[in-house]
Amino acid sequence: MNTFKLISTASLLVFSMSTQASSIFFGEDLNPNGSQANSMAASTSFQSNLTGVGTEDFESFAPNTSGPIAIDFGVAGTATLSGNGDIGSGGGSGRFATSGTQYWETNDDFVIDFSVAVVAFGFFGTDIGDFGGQITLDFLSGGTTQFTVDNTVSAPDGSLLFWGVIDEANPFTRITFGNTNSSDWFGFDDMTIGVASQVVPTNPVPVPATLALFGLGLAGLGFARKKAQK
Ligand SMILES: [Ca+2]
Ligand SMILES: [Ca+2]
Repeated sequence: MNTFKLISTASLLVFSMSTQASSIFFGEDLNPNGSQANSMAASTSFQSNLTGVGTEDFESFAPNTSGPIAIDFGVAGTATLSGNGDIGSGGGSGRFATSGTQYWETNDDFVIDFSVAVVAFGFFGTDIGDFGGQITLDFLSGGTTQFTVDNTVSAPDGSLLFWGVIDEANPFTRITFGNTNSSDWFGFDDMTIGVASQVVPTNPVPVPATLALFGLGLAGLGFARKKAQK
């Protein structure tokens, strides 16, 4: 029994360290016609940790262009977006552009393959969750790291969100976007990526104090248990 508890404690410690290595930036506005403050604050916070990054705004493509499409992130390289979806234009049915008039529109899976390994990725999403869908994200970095965007399920029509991640310890070369409900159409715009050299070194991603304390607490528990066994 004691052996199992010690192994379990060690696993939790690894998990908390892994969580410290990546930072998630998320904001959602269910009525963006009223305020976009939460999404914009998340975007600003994400961008403040990066410098010189490129953003794909989907304005250079003809409307209704489907994948695969070549997308350009400037200094951070290029990427190929393939899978389901096409270029939406002008907005409609709750989806809309966060820059210009165009965006990527889909109700199913699509994949982005990067020309070089990147450590930062962020995007705006529109009309997420009004038909019960959530965004799932699989990051390929040797193994696969999975995220589910914590958007509101059964949200009103036409919501806005920003989601981003910076994970310097696990550079990734591919992201697979998924949708938990294919009857829920999503819009995506202003995708930003960053390579390791574009993460601001003088403004490191802060380690959440509660997680640090959590880890120390578990370490202390493991130590105390070892002492008790002697
Ligand atoms: Ca756009
Ligand atoms: Ca939708």
